[in-house]
Amino acid sequence: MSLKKITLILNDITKINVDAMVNSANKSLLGGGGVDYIIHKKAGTKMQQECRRIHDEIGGSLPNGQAVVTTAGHLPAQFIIHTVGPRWLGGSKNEAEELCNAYLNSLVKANEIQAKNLSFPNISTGVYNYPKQEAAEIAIGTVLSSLPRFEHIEHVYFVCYDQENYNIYNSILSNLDDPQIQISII
Ligand code: AR6
Repeated sequence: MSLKKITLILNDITKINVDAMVNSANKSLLGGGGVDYIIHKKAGTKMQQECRRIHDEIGGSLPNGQAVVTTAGHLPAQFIIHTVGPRWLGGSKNEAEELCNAYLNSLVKANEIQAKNLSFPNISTGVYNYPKQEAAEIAIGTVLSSLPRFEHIEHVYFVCYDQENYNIYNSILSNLDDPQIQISII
């Protein structure tokens, strides 16, 4: 099995060139605030129309933890994987499982479209208020444990936009020692 890579970056996710870019969407898939806003705005009309078509097909609401794929329009990617993380409601409403599923189902979609590399924002840690430390542990834990089974995916980028998330990811990733995964911190 080939060596897999994880890279941590502090940047705007829409500036990183990848095969698949993950969007932290809402159930409607029609755009919102935060990273969802900038992805919809920069991708442009074609992607927005695809989101509208999927929205209509699924009856207007994508369940938490699921993911769908569209083209990426003007963004530096081939595909956008839209997933819905949970809103933080105190921790007893299945939030951890739903957040884990958002990462896992995004990886499943990325592998299906044969993406060699993909980028994740810190899902649910903005508007949806998920505690950042717990969210980072779920994000990294889910990717690390599942990556070996996705034959097409070689490289996962965690793209943090705020220094606090970056510091949390940095501290978790710096302490990992997995011979199957090469970790880079930029
Ligand atoms: N690049 C990378 N990360 C970003 C960027 C960017 N350009 N902009 C923000 N972030 P949020 P959520 C980070 O609020 O909490 C939307 O309205 C941000 O710092 O975008 O998952 C949707 O429509 C934070 O760490 O999304 C949903 O309704 C992370 O992205 C809802 O927000 C997620 O913050 C989803 O909430």
